[in-house]
Amino acid sequence: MATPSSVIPNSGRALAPEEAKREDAPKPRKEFDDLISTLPLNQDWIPIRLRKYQDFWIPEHSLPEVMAMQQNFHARLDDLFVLSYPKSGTTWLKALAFAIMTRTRYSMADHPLLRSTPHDFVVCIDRFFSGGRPSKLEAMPSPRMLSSHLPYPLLPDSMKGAGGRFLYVCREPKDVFVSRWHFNDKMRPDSVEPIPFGKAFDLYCDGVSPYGSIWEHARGYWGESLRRPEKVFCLKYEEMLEEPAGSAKKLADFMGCPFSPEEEKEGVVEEITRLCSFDSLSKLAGSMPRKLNTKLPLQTTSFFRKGEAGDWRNHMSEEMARRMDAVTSQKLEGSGLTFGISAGVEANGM
Ligand code: PAP
Repeated sequence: MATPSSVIPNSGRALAPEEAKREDAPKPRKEFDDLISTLPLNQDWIPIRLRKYQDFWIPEHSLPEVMAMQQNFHARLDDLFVLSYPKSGTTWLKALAFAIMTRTRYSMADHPLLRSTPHDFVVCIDRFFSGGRPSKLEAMPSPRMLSSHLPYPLLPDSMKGAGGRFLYVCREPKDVFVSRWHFNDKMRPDSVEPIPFGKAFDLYCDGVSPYGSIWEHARGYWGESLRRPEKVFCLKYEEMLEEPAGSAKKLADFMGCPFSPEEEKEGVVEEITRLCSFDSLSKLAGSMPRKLNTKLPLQTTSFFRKGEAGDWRNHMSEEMARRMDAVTSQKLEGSGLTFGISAGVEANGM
C-alpha cells in the first residue's frame, strides 16, 4: 500500500502528493525573522538552534510560525489540544486521544493508525502557519484535534480563554532528558559531534533546552489543571505505563466520550490501548519508514526508542540524578506536582 506523505488531519484521508507539496511551500515572514534575529541564541543542541523568546528557549525554526499562531489562531470551544514538553509521551497521547475520539468511525482491522503516524492525525498547530496554511485550520471539521509544545504562557489568548480543552502529558524529568539527548543524537549530521551528555545535562538543568525549562512548562499546565479542571487534564507518562486501560478511560471521560459498559465488556478499551502501545506503534513505524513532513530530519521511527520509565539509571551518575532531583524539588515546590510511579517511589523521591 502506498504510504501517504501527509493526511488530512482528523480525517484519516491522505493528501494527494501535489497537494501536500503545495501546502509545504515556505513563506518566510520578514517582520518575525527580523525580531528573531535579535533574540538570545543557543547553538549547543545541534541541529536545533534555540532562541529565548518570552522567557522560554524555543527552536528557532518554529518561531516564525509560533509568532504567527500567537497572533492569528482562533480556538474553538470544542477543540481538543494535546500539549506536552517534548519527549514526555506526546506520540502516545496523540495516538490514544485520536483512537478514543474516532472509535466509532474505524474498525481495528482497518484503523488509520495502522497506515500512518499519530503525528499525522494530531498535527502541531504552528505547522499550519508555515506555507500559508491557516485556512486549512479553519476548514477542519469540529472537533479539531491539534497539538503544541508551547508552554502555557506562550499560548494564543484564544486558547487560554474559553476555547477548547487541553490534554497535557508530563514525565519524570530525568527520563525526558535522556530521551531528548538520544533524539538529538539521532538527528545530528555525521559531520557533527554529539552534544556531550554532561554539557546537555547542565543546559537542561538551567532550562536551556527545546521549549525551555521542563519544570516551568509542567508547572504552568499543572497549575491550570488545578484552577480549571474542566478545561485541563494532566496525565503522567509513568501512570499511563502502569495503568494503560485506566488512563484511557480517564481520557475518554475528560474528552466527553466515556466508554459505555458494553464497550468495556467487549474489550474496546484494551483494543485501543493495545493499538497505541509502544510495541504496536513502534512496529508500525518500522514497517512504514519515511521522512516526516517537518523542518527537522525526522522519520516515522524517530519517536520510538525504549518507551520505559527509569532509563535514566543507565545514563546518569548518582550525583547527576541527585542534582536533577534537587532542581525538580526546588522548582516544583508548593505545586503539588510529583513525578514517578506511585507518588514518587520510582523517580525523584519527593
Ligand atoms: P515528541 O514530543 O517529540 O513528539 P514524544 O513522543 O513525547 O516525542 O517522546 C518520545 C518518547 O516517548 C520516547 O521515549 P524514550 O526515548 O525514553 O524511549 C519514546 O520511546 C516514547 N514513546 C513513544 N510512543 C510510546 C508509546 N506508545 N508508549 C510508551 N512510550 C512511547
